[in-house]
Amino acid sequence: MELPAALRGIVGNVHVLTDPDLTAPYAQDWTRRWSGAPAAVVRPGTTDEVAAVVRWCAENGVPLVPQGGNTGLVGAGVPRDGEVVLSLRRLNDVGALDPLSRTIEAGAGAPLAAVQRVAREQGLDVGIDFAARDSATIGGIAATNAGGERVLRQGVTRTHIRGLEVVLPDGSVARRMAGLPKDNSGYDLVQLMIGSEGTLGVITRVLLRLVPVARAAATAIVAVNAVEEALGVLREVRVHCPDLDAAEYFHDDGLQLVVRHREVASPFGRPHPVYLLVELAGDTGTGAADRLAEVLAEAPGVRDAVLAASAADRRRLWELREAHTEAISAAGIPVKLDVALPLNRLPEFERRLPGVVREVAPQAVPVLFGHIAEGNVHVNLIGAAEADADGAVSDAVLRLVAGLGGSISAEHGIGLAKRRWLPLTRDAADLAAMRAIKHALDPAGVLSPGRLFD
Ligand code: 2HG
Ligand code: ZN
Repeated sequence: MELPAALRGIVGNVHVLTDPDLTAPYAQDWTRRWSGAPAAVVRPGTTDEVAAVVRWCAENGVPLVPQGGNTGLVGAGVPRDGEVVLSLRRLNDVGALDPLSRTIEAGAGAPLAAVQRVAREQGLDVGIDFAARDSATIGGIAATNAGGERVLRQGVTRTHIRGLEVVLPDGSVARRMAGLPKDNSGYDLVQLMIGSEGTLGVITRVLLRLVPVARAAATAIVAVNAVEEALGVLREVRVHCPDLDAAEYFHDDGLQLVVRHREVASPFGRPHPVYLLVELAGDTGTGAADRLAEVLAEAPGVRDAVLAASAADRRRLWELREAHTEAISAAGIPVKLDVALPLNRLPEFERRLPGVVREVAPQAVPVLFGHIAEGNVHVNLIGAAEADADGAVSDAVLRLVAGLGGSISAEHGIGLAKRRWLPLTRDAADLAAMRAIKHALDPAGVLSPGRLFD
């Protein structure tokens, strides 16, 4: 049977899109860096429909790529020419919260913010948070093992997932949704699927472990000379404030882009080279802001600091960090390299990066920001797309990262963007084991082909 007709037979006419005007939002990522012409976009409404679509594609050798909120940044969730996009967005139900086990079930297509809302109504929270919360879906977050802004206290996504329902590449369905905190019965299929970037299975439901809601108690942005001083201040805050909940950083060039793009004011009277955002959270009483102010007053290297005096203030400070992605995108299509460095090598990385980039892309403007406590730097290179057409810019930066003992992908994944460089940080035996797993589950290579591996 012809592809669209077969898919229509499974999910109904209206849920198979082939008109390019309608498939466009699924065919390109929002940075405009990744795109392809899909054979069709199919929008199943149940796990059984997902399974039937996957089975049909497997039997007919049609490649398909699962997609959630399409907020990914490495080309893992956008189609290459001729692939079927399997959109999970209609699987967006948020189940009842179980206060005894502190868990909640959600369909893969539920946006993070929707789950956060339900949890917060009951004094609990999802231990994951980041700027794309309104669009990013729980299934995509699981498939990416997303990080975000709360990792320093709560850990990455894999710490928060108790169970998954997954459609395997042959269309069979594996359910591990019992949610038992202790369950050592064989290989951990759930953890294997988390971070597999849609290459091993299609996640359809997620059982999340929740954490007590930690209300922001004090938020500050500290101005310093360089990332080295930011790390010094962070060290002091970590030592004296056990309720530290987030630590982010950015440079003045990024701040200026945000100020112009969002038409907001910088909280500082004059520019400073680097800014560190820290937030304390939890039931720490009213003294938290005073304690943070005291620590910052004593910390070496502080040029200036602003503390949020109200909830609106706090949102304004966070906006300066969270709007970086959008402000950079408005300035052009950036080359994005999400990397992680050991903290003691981060200053050296920042010192060497501009020269390394200049050598291969003299026009490029690097904008660096990220989650400083994990050494997670979002290297955004504006005006470098042309020079990176053959990967020269990525190559130079990722080799620098690997040479300093870092990771070529901290939280965004490998996708299409970085597969060439996986051998920089994974040895031959490790790569062979990963390929063997992929082959065992997807021998025909129909699921997300070309992602992760060449
Ligand atoms: C963030 O931390 C996201 O804001 C996006 O991971 C980073 O745009 C980026 O490079
Ligand atoms: Zn990030």
